[in-house]
Amino acid sequence: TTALSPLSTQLRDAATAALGRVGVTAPEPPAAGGLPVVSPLSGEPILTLPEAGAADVDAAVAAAADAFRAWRSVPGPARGAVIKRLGELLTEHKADLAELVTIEAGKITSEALGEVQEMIDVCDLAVGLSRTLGGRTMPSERPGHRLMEQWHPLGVVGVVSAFNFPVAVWSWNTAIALVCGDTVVWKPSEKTPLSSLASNALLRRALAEAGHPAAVSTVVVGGREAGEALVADRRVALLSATGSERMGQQVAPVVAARGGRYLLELGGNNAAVVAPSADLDLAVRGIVFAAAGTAGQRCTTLRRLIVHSSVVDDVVARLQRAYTGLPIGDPRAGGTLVGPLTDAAARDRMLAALDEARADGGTVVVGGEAVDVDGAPGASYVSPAVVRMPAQTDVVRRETFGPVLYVMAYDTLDEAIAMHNDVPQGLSSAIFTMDVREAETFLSEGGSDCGIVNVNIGTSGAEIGGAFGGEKSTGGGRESGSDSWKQYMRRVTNTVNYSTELPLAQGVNFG
Ligand code: UN1
Repeated sequence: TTALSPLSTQLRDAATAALGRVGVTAPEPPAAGGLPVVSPLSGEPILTLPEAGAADVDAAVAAAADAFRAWRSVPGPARGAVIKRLGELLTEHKADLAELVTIEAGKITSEALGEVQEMIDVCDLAVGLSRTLGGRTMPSERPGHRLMEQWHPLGVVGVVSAFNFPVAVWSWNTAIALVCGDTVVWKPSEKTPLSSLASNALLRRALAEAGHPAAVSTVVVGGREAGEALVADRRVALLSATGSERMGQQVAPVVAARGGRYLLELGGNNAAVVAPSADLDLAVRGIVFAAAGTAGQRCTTLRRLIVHSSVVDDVVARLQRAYTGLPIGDPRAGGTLVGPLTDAAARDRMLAALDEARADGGTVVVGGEAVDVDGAPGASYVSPAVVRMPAQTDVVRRETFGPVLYVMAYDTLDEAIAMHNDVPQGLSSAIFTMDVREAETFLSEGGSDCGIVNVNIGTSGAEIGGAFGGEKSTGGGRESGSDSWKQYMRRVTNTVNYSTELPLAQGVNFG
């Protein structure tokens, strides 16, 4: 209560008020220890919360497993009605949740509102799914037999989410898991507990209104210990985790060893190819949003630009102009386009990456500096950087989670595609071209090796109707739209004999 700066006091009061409007009382700080909630807007703790440990996770999973036994038998459309209500509550509290996202994740208001809109959109999708979760029937080779499949609820789903999409990624998993008849235990990033508590409170209100138990969805606010307990728990049938490639390498073997399923959304090192025929006005607008938006902290952020040598100087000059005018500052202020990085470590990693790029022969064309913002000396603001690179060196092949765009030149499309795919990650990609052969080649099996491949649009800002995720070290998982729901259910194959005979398959005779 001492020494809170005026900005942090204002952020604490705004967060507490937003929580209050959602119906959440900020938990009392524990007598000792606890989890400090640091806002990237001030770089200082604004509140301290009790920190859940392994015992709390154990209790949450036990309650979720118990709730599953009832929830799995609630008719799908009735489960959908709960998610429909969640969508209404999210719509009603859109501004409140967005404010919490801005305070905890540092997103500009428009992007924070967009994140809540993404939650509302996935609720709509899940409501539709709740009436259409369908299996197939196949022709049996045997007369008087029916061969079919059913999709049944899977069990407890564990969700581990990251700071940069603190609530949307939870909703992708939870809205769909719930209509599939699963129950959820959520371990959000320790950087974003308030928006998590608010989101889950709205879901619990929707559950309570329809007479369902609260334990259908639980949030556990904790750090590493809580996360590890959730990953290791045998009762968690599916563990869906978003975070770094390193985190995924630790999670996958633990879940696999206990026979669980995992769904991983890990790093991206997304690139766009700019071909000679590209509409450069459109390309530059797409590139700036994808590379500098969210201060470069989306897993879909554009990090590499592979530009034909005939237009590379022009593209870099246009980017330099656009970047010079980017308003950096308090993400709540109208007009700001670039908010703070999540913490000082993120800023230091970005500055170190730029040093490494320079040592590799790169030239920082614009940006790439720490920026002081009035009244926020503890915050970590940076100017988004464009770096001309002579080649795709090691630093370019790693994901640095900040607004750094490396630019490389190419001469043939084959060379561009080879460079594009020559990174460990495989999340999102784009080509800017007016040439249908180039576009289709990039979309084809011999083109981009990513899970998301776009034409004349940047790498970020995917809609929820498609499956979201990527290949290689990105983890292989798919969330949100298309048939991603199948991962949240178990498939059962049934053969029904309605004849009076007992023919064996494959023509086998047995006595
Ligand atoms: C993430 O950064 O973890 O496609 C998710 C996008 C958003 C989701 C990003 N719809 O950029």
